Amino acid sequence: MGLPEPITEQAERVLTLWQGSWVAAFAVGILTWGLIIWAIVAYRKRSDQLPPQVRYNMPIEALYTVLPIIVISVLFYFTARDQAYLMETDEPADVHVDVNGFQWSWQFTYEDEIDVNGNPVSVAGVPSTSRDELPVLVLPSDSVVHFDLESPDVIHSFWIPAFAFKMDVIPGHPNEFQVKIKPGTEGTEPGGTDYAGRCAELCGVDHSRMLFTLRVVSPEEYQQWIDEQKANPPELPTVPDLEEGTPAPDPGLDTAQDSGTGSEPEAGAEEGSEPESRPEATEEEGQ
Ligand SMILES: [Cu+2]
Repeated sequence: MGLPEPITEQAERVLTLWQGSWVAAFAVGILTWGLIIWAIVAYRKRSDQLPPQVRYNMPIEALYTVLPIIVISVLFYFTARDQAYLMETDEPADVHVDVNGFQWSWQFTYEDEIDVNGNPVSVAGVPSTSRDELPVLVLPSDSVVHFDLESPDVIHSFWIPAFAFKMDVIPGHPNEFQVKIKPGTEGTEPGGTDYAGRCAELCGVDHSRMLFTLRVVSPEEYQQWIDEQKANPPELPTVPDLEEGTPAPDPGLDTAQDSGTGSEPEAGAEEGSEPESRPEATEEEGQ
């Protein structure tokens, strides 16, 4: 129901929770609709005489309180159990990726893989809606991947729909999570399978172009790709430095007090993108 095919073991768990919640909701719904219809039919108006007026049926009043508490407790139990599972980072990871979410793209740094210049292998992008320009996060199937999330400017949210999961990327507050990517998710073609990645937190004028691609490849292809990156480090586009703790470049865009700042000429100057007025950038600014 509405979720993409899960490609991680964690996403399987989210899908099960989602489906279980719907089953519970439908069970309660069908019972409630049934009782309503039964009451409408069995106690419909038969004459103008007022029926006996009853109130304060203690057992039923108690049931009204106890049943919802049971329903909420069951939902809470499964939600808390699955949240604890999704937040676990104990399993030793095969790949460590530092995710730097900045206005308005992503940088992925493979901190364990050092290239010929002594720098960790890194991929960075520019804001775009064209697939060719987006940063590509390459990951091996059948492996545990650990993500460390950090932002130099405003809050972003790292979202891969096929993970059925997103997590905020907060300046000054490192977040982490890890997933086990399932075997077979690289598909049958060489070159792997691409999945969409997005920013899920309104973060300024080019938020809607803050996209990336997740490419899941076989572990052998992944090693080949890493070796290539190490041998020929690519030129990276300029990326805000996490260490400097640069303040947000457009304070007007990430606060609710300001309105209509989405088309200021200087707003899109970073990364050389065209300043454009975007409805997404302003609709949540209280207008
Ligand atoms: Cu963002």
